[in-house]
Amino acid sequence: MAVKESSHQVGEIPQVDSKLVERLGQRLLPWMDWLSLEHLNPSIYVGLRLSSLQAGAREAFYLHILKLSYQHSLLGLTFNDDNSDYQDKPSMGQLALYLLALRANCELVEGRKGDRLVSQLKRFLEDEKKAIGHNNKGQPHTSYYQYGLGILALCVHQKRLHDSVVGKLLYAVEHEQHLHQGHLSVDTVAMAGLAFTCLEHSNLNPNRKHQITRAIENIREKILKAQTPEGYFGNVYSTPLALQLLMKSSMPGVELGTACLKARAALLASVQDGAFQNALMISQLLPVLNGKSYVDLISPDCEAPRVMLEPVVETPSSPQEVIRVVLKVPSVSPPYINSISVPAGSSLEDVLKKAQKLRGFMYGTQNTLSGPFLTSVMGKEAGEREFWQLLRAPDTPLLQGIAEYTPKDGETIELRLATW
Ligand code: B12
Repeated sequence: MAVKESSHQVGEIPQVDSKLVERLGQRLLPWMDWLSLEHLNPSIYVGLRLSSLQAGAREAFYLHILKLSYQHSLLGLTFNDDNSDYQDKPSMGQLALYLLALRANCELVEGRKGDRLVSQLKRFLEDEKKAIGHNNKGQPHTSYYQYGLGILALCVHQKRLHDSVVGKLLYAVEHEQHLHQGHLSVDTVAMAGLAFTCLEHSNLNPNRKHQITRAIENIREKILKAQTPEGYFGNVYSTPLALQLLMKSSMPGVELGTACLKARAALLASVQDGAFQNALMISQLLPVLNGKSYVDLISPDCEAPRVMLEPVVETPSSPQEVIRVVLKVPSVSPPYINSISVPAGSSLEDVLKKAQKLRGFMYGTQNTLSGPFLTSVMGKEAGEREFWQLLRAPDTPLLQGIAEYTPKDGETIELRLATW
């Protein structure tokens, strides 16, 4: 059954300001340019195809390059010897997003090449299942978020997974302490919920049918409970995925409808305030603003009319005042603390660069689909299950990464080695 035909779409988001949506879409365009191709991001393609917008030939070209890059690196061929980005094998989650991108173009993985991609993703999931272990005491090497993404991707291609693979995610949702490391639970349970919703609609694991239905119910309750006074589910950036899930709920209720409306209003206000700068975040949001979710990839509508995006020319900003930001790293010895001057509007990354230039500070990053991820500070790499957490003093974790967060004058930013 096509999910989008369901008559009970309680949280469906009606009528959104089309100019606002267009401005969001325009932020994706630079990522599809030649110069950005080393940062290929299948999520951007998926988000665009499920939105009310299109990028015409750029979009087709982007998919073409995605295919070249992913198939070559996954099927063991080298695409371009000079470019190390293409030689890194995609992770489980990246492969899953690539499969979602193919489906967003109404393609089904098939043939010899397709079968190999599917087997690869199945192998990834089997390995993760082993890492979690018979007693469910272990952790996946990646995360339950990527585990859910993997199941979802195979499901929209109607590829069956062993009950025991699905069982691990069911167990994790039922015993939520496994998913409750830190602040990430809403994104993770929402992704699990999208995977289960797909499985429920496609009936790919009939033996687990009742457990799957119960898990969806359970996840919905968890997400509703996580609604903040402002209306977000979790935080502003987990709200798009949460809404993708709740919107497609087949169990409408007044409570759910009201909660979704409140979340939608909060989300739209934050979009207006410019909270959505990150391309990955925009790619998770655009489907919601078009009343779509990843589950719609079961039977995507590739003929739906979409508005053509026109690139905008950014006007360079005028010289600004200088602000001071205190940068603090207590978890190294000797601890680092320094006041750094940067132009107002600089990102945290600009602050780190400046601190490094002034000497006495060092950092390293790794490029990811969300942008540059801080991997080491003062030569200290985050170890297994550790990460360099970004905080505003005294103790508020930032909701954005180093490339997007813009510190205010007089603010103290702490980099803290934390576990997750
Ligand atoms: C799992 C996860 C983490 C794990 C990643 C470790 C791991 N091995 O999986 C941990 C706990 C370390 C983490 C840390 C952070 N995270 Co996080 N994370 C996620 C989550 C749930 C899934 C990411 C994923 O697997 N994607 C799928 C794979 C296929 O894509 P990928 O690019 O290969 O994945 C890598 C990156 O996403 C990277 N990563 C994870 N979080 C972040 C955040 C930023 C800003 C960057 C650049 C990279 C990054 O780790 C992934 C694994 O290698 C997302 C949820 C979401 N909606 O996307 C949030 C999410 C991306 N994280 C977020 C944030 C804010 C952070 C932190 C900045 C929090 C903080 N105050 O320190 C830090 C990053 C700090 C740094 N060092 O740069 C926000 C980003 C919002 C935004 N505006 O862009 C999200 C959306 C969660 C949320 N709702 O707030 N995160």
